[in-house]
Amino acid sequence: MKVGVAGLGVMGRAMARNLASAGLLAGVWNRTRSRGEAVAEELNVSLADDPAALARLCEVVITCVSADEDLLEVIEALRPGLAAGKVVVDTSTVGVDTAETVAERLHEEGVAFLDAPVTGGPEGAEAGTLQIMVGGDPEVLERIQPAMLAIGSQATHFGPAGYGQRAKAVNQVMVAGIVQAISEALSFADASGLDTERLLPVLTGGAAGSRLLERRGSRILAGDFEPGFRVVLHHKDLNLCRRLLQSMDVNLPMVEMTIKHYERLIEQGYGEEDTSALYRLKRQLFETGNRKSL
Ligand code: NA7
Repeated sequence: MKVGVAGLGVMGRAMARNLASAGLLAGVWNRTRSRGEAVAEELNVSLADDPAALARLCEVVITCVSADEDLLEVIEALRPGLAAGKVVVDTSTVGVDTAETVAERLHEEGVAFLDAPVTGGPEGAEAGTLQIMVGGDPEVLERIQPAMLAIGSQATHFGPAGYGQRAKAVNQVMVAGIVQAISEALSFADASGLDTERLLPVLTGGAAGSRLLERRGSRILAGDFEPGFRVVLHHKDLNLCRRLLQSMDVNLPMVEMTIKHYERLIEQGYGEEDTSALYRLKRQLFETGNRKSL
């Protein structure tokens, strides 16, 4: 199976590396050519001149770009090189409606589309241990399993087009709660004068334990918010969740609050930091107080 990757950012680059290790990567493409050149040279695969050339070369094209408009642009650029029987797998996090639109457009040409957003962050992408949430034809998923298992531990099918993105939206709501809880509790611990180095293993080993706390706890307390998973990306994802929730006539309080907090961080110039930079806002509360507003 010949697989190509279009979009070699933090996540796409790591996926390309794992596909190359599995002997499945035939080529890559990236909008900023210098990035593409570096990856093609490192992995010894061809760098396509444009998305259509990548689509001509491969049976399966994995896209990994930033947001909805970007995906729609890349899909249009892939189309001249796609043909019946080929498969496009999008691992970006985009709206359910966008995934449905892309699936419909490609279906008209006999091209299968799977929406396959991932969770596990850059660490999971590098280790090839992502969880992949899939919408689309389960038989197509079955056919391309080797590619999925090169980039992740498991690809779980949830339903027709858009259902991968629905599952991802649920994941992103839960992640918001975890980041909120950790940043709030650790700022409280620090302001209380506790020995946080003693406290961290206790929290990690007990009911409050989580992967994020394990990976990031000491770094958060040391004021190290290097990404990781960037504030701007989670902000984008929570806006997608909000859109989906509004179609159900619901506002979820934690989603609304986290969007507001991320907007404050972005205004203060911290949008490119890890989401755990929420700690900055929580710590500020202990300096300035906020009895009146959240
Ligand atoms: P990055 O590291 O910001 O990478 C984004 C990639 O998407 C990068 O290769 C970009 O190319 C590419 N991109 C963005 N917009 C476009 C358009 N319009 N056309 C073509 N290529 C584009 O993000 P991550 O890898 O962390 O995340 C990717 C997705 O996975 C995102 O949806 C996350 O929420 C989950 P560039 O190099 O800038 O030219």
